[in-house]
Amino acid sequence: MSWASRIDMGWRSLEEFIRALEARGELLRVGHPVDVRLEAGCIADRLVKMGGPAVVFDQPRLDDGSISRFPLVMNLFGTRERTNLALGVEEPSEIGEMMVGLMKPDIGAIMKRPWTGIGLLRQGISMTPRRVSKGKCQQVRIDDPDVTRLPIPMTWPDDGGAFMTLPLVVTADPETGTHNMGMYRSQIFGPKEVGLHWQKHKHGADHADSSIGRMPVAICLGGPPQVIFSSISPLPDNLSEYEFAGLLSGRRLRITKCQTNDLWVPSECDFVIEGYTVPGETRTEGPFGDHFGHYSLEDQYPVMHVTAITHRRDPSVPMTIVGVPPMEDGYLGEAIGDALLPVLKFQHRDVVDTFLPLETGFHNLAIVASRQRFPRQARKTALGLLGAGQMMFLKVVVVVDEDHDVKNLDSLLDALDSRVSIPDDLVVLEGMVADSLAHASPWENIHDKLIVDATTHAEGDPIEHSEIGSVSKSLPISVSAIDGVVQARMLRPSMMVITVEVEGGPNPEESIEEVDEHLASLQRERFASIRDSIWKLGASKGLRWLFITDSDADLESEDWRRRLLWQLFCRFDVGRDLHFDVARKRVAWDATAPIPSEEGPLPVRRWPAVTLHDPEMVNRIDSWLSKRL
Ligand SMILES: Cc1cc2nc3c(=O)[nH]c(=O)nc-3n(C[C@H](O)[C@H](O)[C@H](O)COP(=O)(O)O)c2cc1C
Ligand SMILES: [Mn+2]
Repeated sequence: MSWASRIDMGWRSLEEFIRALEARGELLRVGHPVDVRLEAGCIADRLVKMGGPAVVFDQPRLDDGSISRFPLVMNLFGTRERTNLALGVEEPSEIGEMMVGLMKPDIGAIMKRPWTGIGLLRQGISMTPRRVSKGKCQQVRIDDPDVTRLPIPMTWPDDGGAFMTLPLVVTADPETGTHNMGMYRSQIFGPKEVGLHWQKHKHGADHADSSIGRMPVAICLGGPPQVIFSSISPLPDNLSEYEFAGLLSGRRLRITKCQTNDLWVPSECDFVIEGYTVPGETRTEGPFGDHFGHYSLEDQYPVMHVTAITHRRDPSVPMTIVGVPPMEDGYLGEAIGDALLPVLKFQHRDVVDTFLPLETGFHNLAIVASRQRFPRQARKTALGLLGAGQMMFLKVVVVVDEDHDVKNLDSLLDALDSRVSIPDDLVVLEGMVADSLAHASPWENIHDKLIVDATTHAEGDPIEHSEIGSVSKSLPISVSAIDGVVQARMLRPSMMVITVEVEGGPNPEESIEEVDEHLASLQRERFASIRDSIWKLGASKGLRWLFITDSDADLESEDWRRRLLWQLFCRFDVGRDLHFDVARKRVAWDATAPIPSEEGPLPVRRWPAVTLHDPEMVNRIDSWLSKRL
């Protein structure tokens, strides 16, 4: 179906979408009380891991034992199909193609057949928000606003409290008044106090940094799925979330003025929490079990003071849980990647395809297929992308040939195996921007990046690849015999992964708060000794890639690939953990959980634990779910 005929097909409210899911049998309704503390999140996690339905908790039980008046909804976007349904598309790329159509209208075609321009015109018009005086989000105003009465989950045992995990945080540029709506998790500090976790690089933080007096803030919950999607999308500069939401819905976004400040918020949202921040006022936020499957570290973030809460007559509170992938945010993220690819290709003409696997938390790995008409064009493509919006957070970019299937992990391994010579094709960029979530980075918000050039050399490239060899078949057997090695597996003829357990090493699933120089240096020594013992084996001469990780990954398990992808990219820092042999022909990639230290070649900060539920709760929920589904 074309976009023109999709116009006016977007969901008008969250309720409408929930009813549609119910009609399709994609909604589990839970009528008995469920604790917002740990239980609801655990159920949502189990559902997303099994590709199961969305869930409505009709009786969310708050910490004081009372039942919230408002239902809690989770796992709305927990499969690729549901995310597409929420967006009203068969493929998310339809969205980007429409955006490109607007950026570069096909004038020739419109001149020949002017009526074909009408769809475009309507799309253009749909981008201007429409101010309305009465928004559904203000049908009810709560007398004495108290956010602790809302069913807001605490999703992981070591979280610092309850967090709104799908909040649409609205702020305005203090100078221009331009509105921004970003999803920044919001911690419940008290009845009228909420922590705002906008990271340094985000628009909300930008507004706060440039505001002099109190800054108005509104947190919207719920609303049509397109509005939720818009708030998380890394949009091209100069396209606002409100415009994008209108474009996605095929209809101008209705916005309504807040009752206690001057912000305008989407009228169809389920809740609006109004308030303000005071410049300079911060509070400890976190810890919080986060996207990368680790807790993110506590830090100072601004406090919002709540002045009003309004809501629709029959609202729901949508929330999510993030943690070890796959999670709901993974499906949202993949949809964003696919939706914005056409725009990226429009702006970066040599990009053919990109893929950011959800297992790596998106920001840790991108596989980019590039044109390579002239020598080193693919490297230039990678550099361009690293400067494009939120792609700045990427840690590793692998560039591949233009006919490469970027979503196929086997093709990736093939390319690394057959097209990468270690001395020539690994480019390290030192001291770049890092995501605030990147716990493995040696400094907050700063890390090195790696570009791996796994392309075929362009014609005319004068540099000959150094010889690409492979290893003897007996290697895993000899490697397994080395002290500290738990498992060894060949991934490709030049590529091995091993899991290790070293004496005095940390439990990779637990957090390590304190610097321990003694243990850290022992760990470095033991790691180096395992690595060097492998490199010394005659059979390993052609072993160009040696991946090393902790033994909590089981290389024999059914889903070892997903697990490995997660571990290899989330526990690894380019600057600290890439080690070359003396001839620089082989590389070892250390993805073991490190011990905090300041005296190593590069620092290791506090190391956060892996997000894990109480196993008893998981068992209980699994057996209950097996009866319900
Ligand atoms: C479930 C979920 C939670 C998120 N939480 C945060 C967060 O706490 N802080 C943050 O800076 N970004 C967070 N993000 C990412 C931002 O929403 C995203 O980068 C968005 O594009 C930011 O918008 P902005 O460019 O207008 O700042 C989250 C995304 C999702 C899907
Ligand atoms: Mn923005």
